[in-house]
Amino acid sequence: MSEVVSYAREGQVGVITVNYPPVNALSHAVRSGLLDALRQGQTDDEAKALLLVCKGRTFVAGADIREFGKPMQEPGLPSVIDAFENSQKPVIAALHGTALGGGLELALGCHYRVALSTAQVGLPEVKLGLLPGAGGTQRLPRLSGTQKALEMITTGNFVSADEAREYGIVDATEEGSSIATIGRAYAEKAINESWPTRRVRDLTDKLEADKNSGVFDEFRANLQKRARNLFSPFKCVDAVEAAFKLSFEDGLQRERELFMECMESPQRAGLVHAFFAERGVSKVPGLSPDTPIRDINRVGIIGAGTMGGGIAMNFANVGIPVRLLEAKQDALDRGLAVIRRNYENTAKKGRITTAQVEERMALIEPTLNYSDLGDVDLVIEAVFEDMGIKKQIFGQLDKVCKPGAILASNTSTLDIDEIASATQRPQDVVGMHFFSPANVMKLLENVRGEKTADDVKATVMALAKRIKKVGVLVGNCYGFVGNRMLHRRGAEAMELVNDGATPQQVDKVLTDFGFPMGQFAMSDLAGIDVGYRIRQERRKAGEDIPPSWADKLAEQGRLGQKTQAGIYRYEEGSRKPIPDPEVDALINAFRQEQGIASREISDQEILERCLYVMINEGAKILEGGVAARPLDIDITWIYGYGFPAYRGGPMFWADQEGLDKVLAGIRQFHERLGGEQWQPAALLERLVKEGKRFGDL
Ligand code: T1G
Repeated sequence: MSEVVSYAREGQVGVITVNYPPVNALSHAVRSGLLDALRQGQTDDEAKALLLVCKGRTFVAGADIREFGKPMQEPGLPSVIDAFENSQKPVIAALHGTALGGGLELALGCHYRVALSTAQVGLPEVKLGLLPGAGGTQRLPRLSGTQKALEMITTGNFVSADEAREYGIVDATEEGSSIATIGRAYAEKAINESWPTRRVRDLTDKLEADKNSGVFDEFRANLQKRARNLFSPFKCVDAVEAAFKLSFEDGLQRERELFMECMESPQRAGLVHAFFAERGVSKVPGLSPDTPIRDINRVGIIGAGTMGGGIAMNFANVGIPVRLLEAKQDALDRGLAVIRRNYENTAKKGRITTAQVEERMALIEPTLNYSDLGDVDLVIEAVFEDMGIKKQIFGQLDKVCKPGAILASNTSTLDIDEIASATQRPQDVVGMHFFSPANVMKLLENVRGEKTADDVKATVMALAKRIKKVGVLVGNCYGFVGNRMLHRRGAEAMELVNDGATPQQVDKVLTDFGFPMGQFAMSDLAGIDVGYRIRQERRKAGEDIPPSWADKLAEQGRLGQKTQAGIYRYEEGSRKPIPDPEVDALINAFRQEQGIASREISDQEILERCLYVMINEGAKILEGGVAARPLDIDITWIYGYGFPAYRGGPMFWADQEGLDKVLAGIRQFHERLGGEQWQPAALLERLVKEGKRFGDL
C-alpha cells in the first residue's frame, strides 16, 4: 500500500483516500497509488460502490507541476482516469477545496461527483501555457455544454460549487465540515438506489444541442482580442472542437497531440517558471521562515494623494483600519472623495456591494494630526519624492509613534538609509514601494535598509500576502530593482528615437513583444513632467544630463494624458495614444540642433537595445545583491511592469534567448554606443564563460 493513497472499506463503501500534502498533486506516487487502491476496490466483494476523497486542504489540485519537463513515468494520468471510468462499481468523487486541472479531470472520470458547498473547481492549465491533457476537453463539454466548457478552459477561471452544480459538472453540493462523511453518505445512497456506472464519455446530448452553433469560430475571434500573443488558448478551442468532430477515443488522441504541442512551447516554460517564482519570492534567502512577525492591526498613511489613497484601499479591502493623514483639510477631502469614487466604480461593475463600499470607507479614518498615529502598528509615508520632506516626516513619526511601530516609505527611488537616519529607530524603517495604481497593481517592492530588522522584513513580506500583493524583498539603491531597470530601458528608448526611430515604432516593438504598454505611452500616462523634474533636479545638482526632446515637450506644456497631449496626442475623453506629426517634427528639429544624423532603425535592434540593457542592469543588480535571485527580478517585472508572464520575466527570457547571444549583443552595443549601461556585467560574462544560465544561480 502506498503511503500517499490508501484503501479501506467502510460498510459497503470502498474508500480511496489521497493524502499527499500540500495539494494532493498527481505525482507518480499518487497515480500508482490510485491504480492500486482501485484494483483493491474492484476485487473487494463487500464493496458495492467506491468513494474517492482527499485529506488535507483540498481535493487533487492538478498534475504535479514539478514533474513537467521531466520524462513522464507510467502510469500516465489518462490511463488512471480510464481505469476509474471503466470500474465495474460506481465511483463517487467527493470534492472540497479546489479541485483543479488533472484533479477535476480525475473527478470527471468518476461516475458521480458531490462537492462541499465551499469547494471550487476549474481547469487552469491555460494559465500554465497548457490545456487539460487528461480528458477534460472531451468530458467537460459533455456535462456543461460547449460555451461554459470553452469559457472555463480558455480562461482557467475557477467556478463555485453551486455554479458547478448548475452547469452539471457536479451532481450535488452539501453543507458540512467533513467531506469524507458527506462522500460516504452519497456513496451509500448510490448503493441503496442502485445507481449505474454512468460514464461521462457516453453523455452526448449536450454535444448534440451545440452541434451547429458556430461557437468555435466566435470564440477564436474573441480570443484574438484578449489573448493575441498566447499559444495555448487557441489549442484549447481546437481540443474542445475535437469533442464534436471525433469519437471519444479519437478526441482523446487529438487532445493529447495538442497538449504535447503546448507542453513543448516556450510559453509553457515561461508560465510554469512564473508560477513557481511567484511562490519563491516569499522564501527570502537568509530570512528564516520562523522569523516572528509583528501584529499589524492598524495602519497610518501619510498623504492622501493618488498613491496614499490607493495604498489605504489595499488595507481597507482586507478589513484593516487606516488613519489617513494629510496636511490640509481640502487635500484630505479630495483624497477621500477619490477613494469613494474608486469603490463606487467597482460596485457599479458588480465586483463589490454598496454595503462593502460603506464598510471600507468606514475603515478609513481621516486626520490632520500626527498625534492620532500614536497607536498604529505601521505607518506608510506616501508624499512627494523629496528627501527633505520625507526626513522631516520621519523625524515627526519617530516622536509620535509607539515603540515597535514600523515606519515605511513608499518612495520609488530615494535612499531608505538616509530616510531612516532621520529617526532613532532605523531598525524599524523599511521601504514599501507600491506601484500605481496602488489599489490595482499586484507588486510590492519591500526595500530593506542597512539596519532594517529581520522581523520587520518578515512582517512586510507577510503583509504583502495579506493585502493580496506579491511582495519582493529588495536592497536599497537608486530605483531599487524595478525602476532601476526601467530607467535603463527608458534612456535607451530615448536614444533610439534620437538615432532615428519614432516613439510609436519603439512602443509597437514592446507591445508586440507582449508588454501591455510601450515605454512612451507609459511616460504619457505617468506624466512626462515626472521625468523632466528628475532631469532638472539632477542638472541642478551638477550632473551632466544631456538635453532631451522630451524636455522640449514638457516645456511646451505637453505633459501627457493629463494635458491631452504629450509624446502622443489624445482625443477628448480618450486614453488612446495617437502619433502626432508635430512631435515627429519637434524630434527632427532636435536631431538637427544636436547634429544627430538619424537612420532607419530595425525592430530587432529596438527590441535588443531595450531588453538587453535591462538584462545587463539586472545582472548588475544580482552582482550587488540588491536582488537575491533572478526570480525576484522576473517577478518584479511581471507584476510591476507587465512583462509578459509567458516569457517568464527578463532573466528567464535571457536564458531562453541564450546568454551567449545576449552578451554578444551587449558587447556590440557597448562598442558602438559606449556608456556604462552597456559595460557588460561581470556576472553575465562569468555565466557565459562557465556555460551557465541565470537559472543556475
Ligand atoms: N503541482 C505541484 N505543486 C503545487 C501545485 C501543483 N499542481 N499546486 C500548488 N503547488 C504547491 C505550491 O508550489 C506551493 O508549494 C504549495 O503547493 C501551496 O500552493 C493533466 C497537466 C491549488 C489554488 O494549475 O492554483 O493538471 O511553495 O502557495 O495560494 O490536465 O496552488 O509551499 O513549496 O499556491 O492556497 C493544474 C496550481 C496543473 C493549480 C492553492 N493545476 N495551483 O493556492 O497555495 S496542470 C493548477 C494553484 C494539470 C492536467 C494538467 C494553487 C492552489 P510551496 P500555493 P494557495
